[in-house]
Amino acid sequence: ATGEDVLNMCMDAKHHKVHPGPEGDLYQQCAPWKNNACCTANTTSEAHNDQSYLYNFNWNHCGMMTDKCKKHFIQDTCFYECSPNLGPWIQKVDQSWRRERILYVPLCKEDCSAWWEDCKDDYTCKENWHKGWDWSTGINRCPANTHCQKFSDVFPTAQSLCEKIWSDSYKYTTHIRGSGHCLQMWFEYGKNPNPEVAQYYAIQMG
Ligand code: FOL
Repeated sequence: ATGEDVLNMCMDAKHHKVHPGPEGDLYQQCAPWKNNACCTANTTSEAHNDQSYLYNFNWNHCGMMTDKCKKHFIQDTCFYECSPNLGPWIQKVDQSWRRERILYVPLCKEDCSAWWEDCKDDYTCKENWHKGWDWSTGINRCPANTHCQKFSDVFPTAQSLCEKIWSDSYKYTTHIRGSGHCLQMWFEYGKNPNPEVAQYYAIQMG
């Protein structure tokens, strides 16, 4: 990231802005980022839709996802699309749909555990949601060699969910919210704790 401030930057991916900045009205669960965001208002309203144009991704590939589970996927989308604090974990990739990704973002254990708890009785057919879908209809469907199982069978632990679902975007940690040593997917407007955490890791990671 030449000439970029690693502590306030956006990844070069499908929907991200070039530079972070204020946005007038980010939608619902994405609103906490509106003072400084890598996403646009449009991206955040799409993030709340089933089958959004963002990735044409279908959360309901094994029957309808419950609202209590879906809210964590919406929050993950907000965090992924909007956070300007992911710089230390941005890596170049050679993918058709993005030039950069996040790798091993240390997630607070409560955010990961709550995600798993609220999704454990929902269903999916895949552990890695980035790759290997049947896209023949234009939306992701379960590939032929798979079947729908409970999340808790595909992801036996909270750690396996958070780490595996998006190809190691996240690293599960035992650090707790507010510790300054993990990033929070959930926080209140005006209380983004993540800039300081990014700074801590930027120094640690050299
Ligand atoms: N959330 C987080 N935290 N990290 C992420 O990396 C992330 N990525 C997405 C959404 N939320 C995220 C984007 N999701 C495909 C599937 C899912 C997706 C983006 C694209 C997709 O088209 N998969 C194809 C392979 C595409 C390729 O790699 O060329 C497939 O085979 O299913």
